[in-house]
Amino acid sequence: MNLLLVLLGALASPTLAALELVPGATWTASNGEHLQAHGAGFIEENGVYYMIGEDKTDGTYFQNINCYSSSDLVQWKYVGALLSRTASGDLGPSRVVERPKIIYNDSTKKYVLYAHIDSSSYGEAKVGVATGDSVCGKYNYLGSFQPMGNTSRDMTLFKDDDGSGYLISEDRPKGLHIYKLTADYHNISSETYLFPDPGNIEAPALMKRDGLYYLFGSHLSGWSDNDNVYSTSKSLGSGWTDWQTFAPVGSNTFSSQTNYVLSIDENRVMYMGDRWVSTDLMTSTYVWLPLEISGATVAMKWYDHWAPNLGSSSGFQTSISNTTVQGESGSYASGAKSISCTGCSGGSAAGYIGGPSDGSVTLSGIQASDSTATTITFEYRNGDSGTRYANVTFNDSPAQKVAFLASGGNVKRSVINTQLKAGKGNTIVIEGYNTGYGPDIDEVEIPSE
Ligand SMILES: *[C@@H]1O[C@H](CO)[C@@H](O)[C@H](O)[C@H]1NC(C)=O
Ligand SMILES: *[C@@H]1O[C@H](CO)[C@@H](O)[C@H](O)[C@H]1NC(C)=O
Ligand SMILES: *[C@@H]1O[C@H](CO)[C@@H](O)[C@H](O)[C@H]1NC(C)=O
Ligand SMILES: *[C@@H]1O[C@H](CO)[C@@H](O)[C@H](O)[C@H]1NC(C)=O
Ligand SMILES: CC(=O)N[C@H]1CO[C@H](CO)[C@@H](O)[C@@H]1O
Repeated sequence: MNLLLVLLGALASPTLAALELVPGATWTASNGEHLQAHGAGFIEENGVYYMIGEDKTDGTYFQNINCYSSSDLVQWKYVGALLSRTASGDLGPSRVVERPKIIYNDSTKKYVLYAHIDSSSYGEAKVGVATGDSVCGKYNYLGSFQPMGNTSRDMTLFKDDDGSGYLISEDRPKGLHIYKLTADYHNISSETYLFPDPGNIEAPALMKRDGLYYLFGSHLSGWSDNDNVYSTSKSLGSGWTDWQTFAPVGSNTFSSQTNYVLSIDENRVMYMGDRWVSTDLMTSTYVWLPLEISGATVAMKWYDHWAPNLGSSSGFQTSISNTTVQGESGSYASGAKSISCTGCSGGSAAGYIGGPSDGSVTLSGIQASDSTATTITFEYRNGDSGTRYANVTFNDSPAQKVAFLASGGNVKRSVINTQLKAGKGNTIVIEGYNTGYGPDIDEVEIPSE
């Protein structure tokens, strides 16, 4: 009876779609900063997803491998660093540590992390291994090696249904290897398959569904994006199909590079890519999109915004309308005012937010469909070379620090999640964070049913 009611409640609830992913936007995590988990791996445990990736706050070289958690794949809580820079060695200054991935060994009860370990010139080409007792706790770094003596750059891990672990690793000019790991996952036991060069593939991501393996990856074009590809097989060791594209050709995988493919349930598979900004890696964003899988065929379409909708049985929600409120339609205080803004809707935006006088704009009478956690999208402009912040208050909730990555002369998007109330009575106050200037606010978008 109780279970039935809970299920009916979940099915009847139209509210879950209010939590959306907006690919390519600034994604502010619980610490008020743009999510720093580039080249990430994911692991799920008791309904909680952990995102483990590179902290690029200070640029290219290794700072931290960060861990974030979420139960809905939209709201990400910063938990901490699994590994941090040391005085010397593999994790020392000016080192490359990329694409961390984790699998869990049920027998040793250890989380095993692999990452690409390299010198600043990418001349070492190794994998490093670390283990942890809890998924998002501190990890113990064991060391690095070249798998079977081969160079290894982009890589990923895969755990098969029988518990066997695999390392998929890019080795130019030989090709892309699939290596089987030893039972404790600490070393390589044998080579399972080699996709030979030419046409080598990097940024690998491997997934299995209904007995079929799907391997994704990109071509080699440095930080620039290209049309990523996939191959399928019933066996890891043979029978792989020719590589083929899954996103529209020429879209360069919607300007992203594969980092992970998450098979969530019967109805849901998600592509997770990095949209690298090579000149300022911390501003790289995340392009996550639904994958449409039909047998051995995979396709991916673009959505400006969409909802993973994890609590519902109906799968991803890709068609969501939104209500738009113009920044300049708000009421100004303390020096904030309308400014003309090329590329903004209506040619103007709310400007002079924050700064020494702490200018602010208040948007009121905002309509929301439901009293649930809701993703708010800001269309903004930030002409600085660094991130700007705003201190944003929704109704009576505590103010939230929201990040707005540099946007050059363009209008870009930044999202934040909050609790609204059903009806027209919502108020948003946007002010500066400390004494810094906030972004120019073109418009605010709220999902509507
Ligand atoms: C974990 O490690 C143990 C001990 O080395 C091994 O026997 C086992 O096969 C490994 N894999 C899993 C999935 O437990
Ligand atoms: C990994 O395996 C290789 C080849 O068997 C061996 O030489 C090496 O010592 C092993 N490394 C560790 C850390 O066990
Ligand atoms: C809101 O709706 C408009 C009009 O359909 C659309 O162009 C825009 O992309 C939507 N907002 C987001 C965040 O997707
Ligand atoms: C953020 O806004 C709240 C509410 O106006 C204010 O109390 C707080 O001091 C502000 N914080 C910062 C860092 O500006
Ligand atoms: C040094 C070296 O070449 N190591 C291995 C690289 O991978 C191939 C298989 O693809 C092995 O045969 C080599 O021993």
